[in-house]
Amino acid sequence: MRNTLLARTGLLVVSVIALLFAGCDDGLLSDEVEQWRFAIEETRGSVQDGYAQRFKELIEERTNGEVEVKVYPYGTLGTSDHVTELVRMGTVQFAMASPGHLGTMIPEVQVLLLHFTLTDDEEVNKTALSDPQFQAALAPLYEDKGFRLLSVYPEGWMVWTANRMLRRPADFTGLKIRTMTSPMLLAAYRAYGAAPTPLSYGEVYSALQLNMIDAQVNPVFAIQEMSFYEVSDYMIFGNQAPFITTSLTNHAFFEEQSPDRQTLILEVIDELDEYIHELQKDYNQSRMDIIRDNKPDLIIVDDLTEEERDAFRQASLITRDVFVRAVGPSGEVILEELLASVERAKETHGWDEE
Ligand code: 6CS
Repeated sequence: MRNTLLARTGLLVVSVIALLFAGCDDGLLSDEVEQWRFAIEETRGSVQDGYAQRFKELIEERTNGEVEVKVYPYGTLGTSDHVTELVRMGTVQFAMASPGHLGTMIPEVQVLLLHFTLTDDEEVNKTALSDPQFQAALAPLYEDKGFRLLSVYPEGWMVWTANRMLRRPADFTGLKIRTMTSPMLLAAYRAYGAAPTPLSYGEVYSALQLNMIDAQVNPVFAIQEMSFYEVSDYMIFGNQAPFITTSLTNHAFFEEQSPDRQTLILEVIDELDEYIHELQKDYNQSRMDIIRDNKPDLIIVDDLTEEERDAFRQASLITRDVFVRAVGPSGEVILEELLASVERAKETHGWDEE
């Protein structure tokens, strides 16, 4: 019932936005200036905003002002699902689409939500996610839905904030933890014994404040800018997975661009890989200082032992089977591709597990 209502409300939001944009636009601002819309799933000052603003800067500079990029932060065009739908319709040309939400549309992308599939090393993970072979395996899945995949990148470790200490899977028993809306996240937390609740990003703060949920999970910069730490007693670093997002464009829009424009878009996206990696590290470090200063009595747990992390690792393994069962053979293929790209990235970095 609630889902039907939400789906109907969602459809209404998307239709109204599409109508509003259709009334005012053929993509041209004036005779010379074309407008590209870039919708992000986060607020101003976030990692995704940093990415989109740099994209805007480079595109506008390199098209000598022939293209203006307008960035739409979270909330201005609805939830992540609304934004994805607007790109599919071609009303918005570019967007971030996180597997945490996109999994309802492209089930295979949920491979990026599984815990302990990547390494403990952020540099190795970045290399694995930008691996051309891995991205080539994802690309046709995006194309089937009317998108062109542009990039896959991590935004920092997912960190638990909760009203209780979480050091062992048993501490999750019955924990009402908010997750993004992709079904595989429910499986990931059920594997620890939790009672996960999917909610949109905008609903998390009040759900914590009203004790409707006990916990949530997000990178540090998001915990700071969305003020989740204000309504949490504990902040626990399990390094079980990074937050990963993907950037995409409308497939037909990309195909209609001239070869020079296509090359420009791909060049800019390529340059952003390194830029965003450094920016997310900076944001996640500096926002942690703000959290510490603003809430001195928050209990920060960043000393989980290898033994404690291993208990989570073991408990999480079942989720790989759940993923393959739910998604089918294409899920198995994409999981193998991800694991292979992790191995290649380890080799590239001379990474030794012993
Ligand atoms: O938790 C969420 O729903 C959101 N978290 C981040 C860090 N980015 C976008 C996503 O929708």
